[in-house]
Amino acid sequence: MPKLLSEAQIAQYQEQGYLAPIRIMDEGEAVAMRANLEAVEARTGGPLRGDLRHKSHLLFPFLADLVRHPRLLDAIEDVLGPDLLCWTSNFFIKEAVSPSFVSWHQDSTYWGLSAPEVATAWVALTPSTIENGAMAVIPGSHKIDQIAHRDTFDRHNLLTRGQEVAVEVDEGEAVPLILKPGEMSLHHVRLVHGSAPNPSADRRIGFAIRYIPTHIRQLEGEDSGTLVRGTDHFHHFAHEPHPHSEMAPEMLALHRRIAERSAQILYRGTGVASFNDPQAVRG
Ligand SMILES: O=C(O)CCC(=O)C(=O)O
Repeated sequence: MPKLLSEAQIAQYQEQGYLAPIRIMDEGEAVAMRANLEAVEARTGGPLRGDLRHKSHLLFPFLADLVRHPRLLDAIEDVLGPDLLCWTSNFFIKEAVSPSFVSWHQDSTYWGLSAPEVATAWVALTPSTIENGAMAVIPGSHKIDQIAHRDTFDRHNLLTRGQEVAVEVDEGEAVPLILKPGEMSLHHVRLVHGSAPNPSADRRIGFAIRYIPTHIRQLEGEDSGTLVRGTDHFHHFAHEPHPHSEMAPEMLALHRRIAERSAQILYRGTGVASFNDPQAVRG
């Protein structure tokens, strides 16, 4: 018996590789989260940059709560099963009138995970619309195996390496995932997706949370995750703690070590050593 999704929604995720929109909180809560983020940005001197955009749920209690949100996890459990790790999270922030974009790609390309049983919950903290560069997906493309990608390191590309699929994408097939604040989309790790720049007068903010069942392995080195539901019978990933205050020194130190290790996996073979490397910093 599914926990949140209908049988038809689960079938759509399996057949098309995505689902949207799914409301997980009311609009006011999402607006409050945006205000929380922007208060942090005001205190730290501007938009979050570099490694602070990754695994931010280890540094900020409001995001630690979001990755454990019961409704969100119910939807993830419906597609991945009951024993769940949050493997990572990434802010995708497009500033107002900015050229930042996301090239067509499959998430699985450089993540080093042992199987494509990985789902992303992309949570909208602002509206995500055609006008501000909503994410778009190619339905059914998750059924293709891993596609070759080329790295561009385009400085406006929000992806780690600016990677893009090395094949033509028929943009006529693309479906935009329109979301209101407090709604989320789900997408499969092999689904081809991307997004255009944001020419609008306001920021577009999404928080992408990546979940895996506990039996998945990291094939490219040591890795860690946050157990968010169920039991971990496998211990392939070191478990991460829950932050109890914002940017606590011990969590900042742990986050830095984890970010360095993740960068070694995601940037392997490129010479880039960290999310704070000038070649890696975007947004
Ligand atoms: O935020 C976007 O436009 C793209 C996000 C994305 O590529 C992802 O969540 O995997």
